[in-house]
Formats: sequence, structure tokens, C-alpha cells
Amino acid sequence: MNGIQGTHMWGLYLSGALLIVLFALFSCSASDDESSVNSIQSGNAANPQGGTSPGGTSQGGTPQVGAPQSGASPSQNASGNALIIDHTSTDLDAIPPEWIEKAKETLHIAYGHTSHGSQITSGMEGLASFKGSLYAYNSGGVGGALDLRDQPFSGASDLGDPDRTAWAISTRSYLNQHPEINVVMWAWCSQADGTAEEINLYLSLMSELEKDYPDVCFVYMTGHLDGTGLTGNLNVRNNQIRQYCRANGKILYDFADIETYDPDGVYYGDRIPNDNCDYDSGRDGVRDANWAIQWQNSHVEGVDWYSCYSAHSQPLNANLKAYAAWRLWATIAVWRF
Ligand SMILES: [Ca+2]
Repeated sequence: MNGIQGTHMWGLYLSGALLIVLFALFSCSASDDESSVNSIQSGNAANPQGGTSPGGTSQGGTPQVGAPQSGASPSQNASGNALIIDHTSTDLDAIPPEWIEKAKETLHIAYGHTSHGSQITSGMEGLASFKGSLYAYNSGGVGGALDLRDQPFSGASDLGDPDRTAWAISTRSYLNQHPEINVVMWAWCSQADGTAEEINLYLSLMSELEKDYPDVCFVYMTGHLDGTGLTGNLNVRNNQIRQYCRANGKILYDFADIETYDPDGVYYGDRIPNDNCDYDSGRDGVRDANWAIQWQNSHVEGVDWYSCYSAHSQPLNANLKAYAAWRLWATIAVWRF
């Protein structure tokens, strides 16, 4: 991994006074007090280190709050009181083990998804085999594992199947029956490539859930890459989701951003990458290479990366999804519970 998120940075978060402030500021639910949110963001109080945030550190410690908003390239981790999990959140070794343990002790996660979203869980399953029981998960948290309930919902498969509202109804039903759940995450299949109004519907349904279930953390997501590039509708819609999450202090797992960079931080977003990690090496408009396969072939399997199932994609992509997921769980646990 890129190793740029040194553990010394995490030491900063662990200072007691800072944590007290952050606990007070960070909320999983939509704030009922917009003026409070605005004051936090304008003062950047949740980002006192200027480059550190619950989502990780900006590369090289350089604040990137003011980075360009277009495209999938800029890191948006340091964004007011939002928690943005993206390609800068994939350094597994930067997550303190005690944060992992806190997640296993406190979180009860329900995750709805179809094939693309399964990259997270198949990656996490492979990670537990690769790195050991520290990263174990199962439904119910049996044996000290993380309690992650994979596809527990009835009546909806993902954020667009069978339609764009069923998942919210299904979520309410499940939460009412399982009040112990404190984290809910849903993934897209291809439906993030919709209209602005359809994405607004998604955002509003999520916000309504946050208001009605204030003790539950709801994780927003972008849609997987589809090869349409920076100017394609998918990226426009993903940016709509990103901007909303940054502006409103939400929790975002930026699925597309994570699969836009290799583990060394090399950016492929401007070379029409797709979900399989294919990209256009010569910028002639035709995808002819695969960054994940290239990286895997130039590194050692079982040491630098691990084999696992990765729907529609390569193992390395699911590796990165798993690392980022653990950053998500660990950060939610430490900041919220
Ligand atoms: Ca080409």
C-alpha cells in the first residue's frame, strides 16, 4: 500500500481534547440545526489539522479541501464534518488495530447490494483469510467478529432494484425489526447513471431515514465506474452525490473514486476506466490495458495483494474496497460510538 497515511497522523486524532471536540461535532444523522452545520464547515472545526479527517489523511498531509470539485481525482476526505471514504482511505496498515476492535465491539451493520456492491464483502472475506481474524466478519458478530449482515433486506436488492424507492421502505422495515442495527449501507448497481432528479430522490430518502433513525449511521455511495469518463453522466451524478455529502456532513463511501486509482495512487480517471479496471493507456479513446492486472502482475500475490472474488472486476479492486470499508467501519466506531 502507499504508506502515506502514517500512523503518526492517527496519533493526532487520539489526543483527548480533539476527540472530545470531534465527538461533539460529528453526527451520523442529518443535523437538525443547519446553522450549526454551516458554522462547523465554515470554521473547518472538524479538520483542525488541516489535512486530517476521520476519513483519513490527505496525501502527503497537504490539505485538499480546496481541490477542484470536478472529476473523481481530488481527495475530499477533509471536508467539514463529512466523512468521505475514498482512494486515500485504502491504507489498511494506517488503521489502528484498536479502532478495528472498537468497530467489532460496537457496530451492527446492515448492507444491501447486488453484484458490484459485493466487491466490498467478497474483498472483506478474502482479507480475513489474507490477514487473519482481526478482520473477521459475519452476520451477528459471532466469535468476536464484526457484525455485518450481508443483504439482510427484503423487498429490495440495491438502490435501484426493483425501483428507486423500495430500498428505503425495506430499510425502515428492517430497522423496525432489528433496533440493534446502527449502520446501514446500500450500493448501486448501474443506476447511479440516472437523472439529477433521480439522484435527488436518493439523497432525500437517505436524509429522511437519518431524521427518523437518528441513532443509525447511513452510508451514502457513488456508483461504480462504467467507462464513460469524466464528462459522462455517471461522473456528473457521482459528483452530485459527493457535493451533497460534503455540504451536508454525510458519510460517503466513494465507490467510484476508490476504483479510479491503483494502490500507488496512480490516477486513471481521465483514461475512461471501467468497472473491470480497463483503461485507455494511449488516450486514443479505446481501452487497451487493465491497471489492476498490471499492478497484480508487478507485485507479489499473498504479500502485496490477495486473491478473492471480485464481481465484474479484478481481485485488486475488491482488495481496495475491503481496505476502505474497514477504514469506514473503524472511523464510524471511533467517532460515533
Ligand atoms: Ca487505447
